[in-house]
Amino acid sequence: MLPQPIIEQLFAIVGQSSVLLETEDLQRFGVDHTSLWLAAPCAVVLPSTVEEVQSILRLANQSNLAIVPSGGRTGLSGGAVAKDGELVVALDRMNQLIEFNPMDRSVTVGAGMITGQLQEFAEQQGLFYPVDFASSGSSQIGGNIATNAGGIKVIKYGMTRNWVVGLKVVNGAGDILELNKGLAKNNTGYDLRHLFIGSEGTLGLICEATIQLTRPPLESSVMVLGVENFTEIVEVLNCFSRDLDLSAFEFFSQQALDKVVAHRGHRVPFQTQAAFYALLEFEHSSPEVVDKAMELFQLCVDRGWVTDGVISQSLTQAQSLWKLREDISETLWQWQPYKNDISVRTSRMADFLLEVEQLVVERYPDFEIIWYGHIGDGNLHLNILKPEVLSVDQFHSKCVNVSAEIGQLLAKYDGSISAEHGVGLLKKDYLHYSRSPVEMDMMRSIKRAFDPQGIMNPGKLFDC
Ligand code: 2HG
Ligand code: ZN
Repeated sequence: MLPQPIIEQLFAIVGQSSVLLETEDLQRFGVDHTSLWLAAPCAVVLPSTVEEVQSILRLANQSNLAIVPSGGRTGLSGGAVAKDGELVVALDRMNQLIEFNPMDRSVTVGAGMITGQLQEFAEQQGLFYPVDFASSGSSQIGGNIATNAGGIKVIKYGMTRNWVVGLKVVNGAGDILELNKGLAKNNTGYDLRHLFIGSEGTLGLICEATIQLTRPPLESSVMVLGVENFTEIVEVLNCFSRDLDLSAFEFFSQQALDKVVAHRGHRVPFQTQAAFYALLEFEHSSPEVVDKAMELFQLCVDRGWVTDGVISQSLTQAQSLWKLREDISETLWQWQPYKNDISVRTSRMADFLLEVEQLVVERYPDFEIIWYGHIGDGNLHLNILKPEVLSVDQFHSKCVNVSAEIGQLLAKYDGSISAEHGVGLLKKDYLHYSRSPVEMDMMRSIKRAFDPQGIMNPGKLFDC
């Protein structure tokens, strides 16, 4: 419970109606998409300006109050969970379009702007914001930046980091910093902007962002191909990416497809069943590109890598094929899955995939594992479904071992325990598989430099 004098000071900063104390609000704002921890914030505050954020953080420093930054709360690692009496600072009201610069093709927005709104704005200007994922209708730009969100077009456009040309932040000490100011080139020492990108709210609060927009994509085709094993998916990726400029290369298993088809009523891509499916997309950059794709498809069939396939004949068909992949994550929620979001370099993907599969089959034969992910980025989503007979706690204590074993394997392959979802609370115990002790110490020093009293999102990413 927040002491009354602090509540009064918060009222003075943002106004009484912007401080939420009702249980229902605390429950709503205190969790993210993981639903693994119980929400227990002391209050939720909704600032409207950067100066209000600054006053809140100064008050937090004086009162030794922990802060949890809150965006769309669509995260999958517990980064926005407030379970220990923290003050949630939600950016929902800082969602304005601040400035559009057509010549620079950049737009400055409040961190609370919904990703989909930024995408729509870009489209209205004849431009394109390419970072896209299933939760773009509710995730916020600030949260995307704090987690360096990836998505389904990373193979062509990169992660959120690639599109942030400026940030206005308040660091944990309560200073306002304007980082990079929209510049394309700026070689003036350490680029602090990039420290905030992916920092998971541990250094300060992202208040505004200047985002680079680009030209819209050309018309595209989508192919779904049936493949019998992991290694062949990588062969198919190699084959297509050598000759085509791919804008996506995703994969999912037959089990994933079965569940999406059963629960969303989608149609299967073709009648032949396969162990795995690759979904790839390419733009019509030349009149010959579709013929080239068909030629590559035939080559993959001849080599025995691909058993069947379909290519979209219309935008509607392309969208329906994408749904088979994009709806997997939401479909699986009913099984309370334990999620792993891991990566290795694409050149090591084939060997890695085989070893993970072997490990899982040998060590966890009773678990149902659903594979899918952004294979073109070396990023696998491995979801383990909770068997009905196990309680959530029993299930999780078993899964913790899976993560440790996969962590060891990742260390061997120089891979990452989190390709795109971030570390948060869920993966912090495994961070040492991807980061050396020296790196971890340096990260702690960086945190202290921005947040000397350790008020920003404590306990996330690592323990200080
Ligand atoms: C996706 O690629 C998302 O669909 C979610 O990153 C993955 O739910 C997951 O594990
Ligand atoms: Zn993903």
